[in-house]
Amino acid sequence: PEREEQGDVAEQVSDPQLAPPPMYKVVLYNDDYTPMEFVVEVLQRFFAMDSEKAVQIMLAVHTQGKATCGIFTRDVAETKCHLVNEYAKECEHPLMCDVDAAE
Ligand code: TYC
Repeated sequence: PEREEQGDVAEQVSDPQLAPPPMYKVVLYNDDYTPMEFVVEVLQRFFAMDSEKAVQIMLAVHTQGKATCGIFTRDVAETKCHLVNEYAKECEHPLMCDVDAAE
């Protein structure tokens, strides 16, 4: 019955256990020095993109200044962001990513 369905929706909104978790974007930023191939490798390695998708996102960052690599729960987004920044640093590239609340 309709009344019960409405009740379920109200429960999902009010009970944090049932509500979907807040989501976060991992955003990659452009710079003038990181090689394009390195960015493509990062997108494949940490975001499980195929090479076509990785090239598409890399070019979006390159032409627009930034792009979203993926949307995740907070812990996953922060871990991926941290791993990318560490890997870039280790390889001595200025590549930067950050986490942003998804709208
Ligand atoms: N702008 C860089 C270049 O021309 C390529 C690049 C793309 C760098 C994406 C960072 O997140 C980035 N070599």
